[in-house]
Amino acid sequence: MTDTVVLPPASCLTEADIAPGLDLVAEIGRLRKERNAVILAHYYQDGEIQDLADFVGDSLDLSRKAAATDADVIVFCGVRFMGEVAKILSPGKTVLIPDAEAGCSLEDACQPEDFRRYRQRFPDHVAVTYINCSAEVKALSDVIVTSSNAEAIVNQLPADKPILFAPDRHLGAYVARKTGRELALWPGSCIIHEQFSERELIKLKVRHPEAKVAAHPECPDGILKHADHVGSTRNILDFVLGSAADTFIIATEKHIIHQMEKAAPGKTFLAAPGADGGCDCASCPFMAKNTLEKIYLCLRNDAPRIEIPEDLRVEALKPLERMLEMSRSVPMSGASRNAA
Ligand code: CIZ
Repeated sequence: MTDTVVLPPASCLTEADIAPGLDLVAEIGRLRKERNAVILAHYYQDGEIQDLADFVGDSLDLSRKAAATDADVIVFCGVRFMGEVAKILSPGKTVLIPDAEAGCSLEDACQPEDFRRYRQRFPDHVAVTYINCSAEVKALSDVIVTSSNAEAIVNQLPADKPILFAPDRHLGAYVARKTGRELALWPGSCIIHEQFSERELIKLKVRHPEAKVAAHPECPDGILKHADHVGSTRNILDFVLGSAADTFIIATEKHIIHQMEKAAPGKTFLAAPGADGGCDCASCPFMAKNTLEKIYLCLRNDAPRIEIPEDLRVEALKPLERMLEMSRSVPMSGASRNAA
């Protein structure tokens, strides 16, 4: 597998070099200006990171931002594949990520060599691949999708074309149900959405009978069948903001609740529970690797930095451009722009 991250050299600053009491938010603001940088943050990032970002959104909206920005430097606060997408779309920009170890269980579950062999088993299938995968798997795919546009893109594929969908089998099964298409499903899943417990969810619903359940399609069907609404992060956000209900159970990574609480401070948002009712199951350990200290350091050190071999980038760009083209009908969300 290609390593697409350039790590900071040994001579670079580390957390131990950060002066105690340094105002990190102010310093990040100063460096952002000095370097003409834009900070993009996924909805699954910690609230303090969402609050200092220039834009907060899902991977579709942030990909669009990365493709359109006139900044010289993109700091991508999310997980590694999101930084790769920014670099694939904006090769002339410096793309920094706060932590090189911020991976994704879906990416891990779909190694390029295995995916290449899988494709050989289905030579006549269109490979529709979720954006949560490596640059190499993208390069082996026909079209990339996110949870915001997967249904719209599959609906545009010719009815007689068989489809394989990787790497999230739950999202694939959901799209198959919504579109009526038969999809060959790669057997991957997200460790966060997979951990929600149907039994504990039912117990929570009994304690909050008035609550509406909003779930992400990466959840297993046992969770989705209890949902009042199923959608991508931004779609769930739109749902709760547009709903007359006051209490919601949110079955996706819990940091999206930060945007909900900001936009609807009078409403109550409960994170869906895992099997052990008390565990912090709705928090992604990969997303949690990013911190203010690491954002500051990546701007100071110019690393970790995404670098992608040009031949790989060009191949991975094709299905991403196809996605952007085929999702023109999916409107740009209100990806939050924080005040500068
Ligand atoms: O597409 C994304 O950004 C992810 C990972 C989830 C969502 O629904 O937005």
